[in-house]
Amino acid sequence: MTTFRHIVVVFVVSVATLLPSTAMATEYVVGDDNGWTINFDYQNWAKDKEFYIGDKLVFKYQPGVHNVYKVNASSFASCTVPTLGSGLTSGHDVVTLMTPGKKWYICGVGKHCADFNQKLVINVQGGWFAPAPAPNSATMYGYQTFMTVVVIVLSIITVF
Ligand SMILES: [Cu+2]
Repeated sequence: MTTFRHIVVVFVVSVATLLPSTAMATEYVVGDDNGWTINFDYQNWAKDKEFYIGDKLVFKYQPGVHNVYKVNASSFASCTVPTLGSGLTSGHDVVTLMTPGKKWYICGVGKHCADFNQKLVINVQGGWFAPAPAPNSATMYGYQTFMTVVVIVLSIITVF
């Protein structure tokens, strides 16, 4: 029965580690009430936020007035809109953060990026591997402590 118990333990550990990252996912409206627009300081907006895998960015704007392009660091710096690959244009564009690292977004309309600062760069933390001192980490911490105890108990059961 050892094999079966091992499977149970692996299952519990998997659920315990994956669940918080999905259950705790946060949806950020870029710019809050200002939405995605010109002459807004998105770096100031982002600087006190921690982004994790599974979180969502929502770009809100009037369709046709703005759009959203995900770009690389150099295109971000120079406000170069990609010629290939379409941008997001719905006016309510939801981007799920899937990988850790820096993400760059610019508006491709006119000189909104270059002259009006309509650009956003964020750093996505590595999900459940991050040493996450998030503002709302109290419940997360309690949950992880609880699951750690469960895993230890299950491990002991497996050994005997
Ligand atoms: Cu724009």
